[in-house]
Amino acid sequence: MRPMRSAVLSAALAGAAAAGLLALGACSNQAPEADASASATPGSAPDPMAPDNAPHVTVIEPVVKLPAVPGNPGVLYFTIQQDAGKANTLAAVHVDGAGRAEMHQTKTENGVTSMNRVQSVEFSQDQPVEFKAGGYHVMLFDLASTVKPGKDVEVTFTLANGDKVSTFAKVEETGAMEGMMDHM
Ligand SMILES: [Cu+2]
Repeated sequence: MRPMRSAVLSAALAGAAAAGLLALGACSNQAPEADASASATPGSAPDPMAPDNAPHVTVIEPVVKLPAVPGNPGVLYFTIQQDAGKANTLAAVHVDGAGRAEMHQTKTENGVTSMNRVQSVEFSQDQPVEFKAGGYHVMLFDLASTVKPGKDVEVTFTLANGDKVSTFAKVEETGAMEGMMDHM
């Protein structure tokens, strides 16, 4: 058994961010122990000045899916697209009420499905990127109990150039069948 397979950065652009690539085969079942930052106060907004300043970038239908089993990670799905201008790179996602949000990519190779963390995802006018089951997704660790079905949570997308897009994602339960497969 060799869980450390090197992931191929799909949208491998000129950037050399591959150094810290992490294989997280088992992260659908267990959130790694949170370390020092566990005592952060949820009430204090990290960045009060986070305007939508990414020109021509649209996030479509963001949805937070709660874990079928409480305590497991949730997942965020959406589509991000560039409506005009040159390609952009999504570098980070923040979800209010999630202790941590990581971009992952699910892949099936030779019948084996695995999931890797990705540092960035490129999207463009020609190529919007869909975060959905079986592909890219944002895994949400340490979800607060305030993140409930029917609520909206604020989601902030940060691009590699520092621009941001903020929007609200609908919170939904995960159906039983979906839950069996988790977010894969
Ligand atoms: Cu994942």
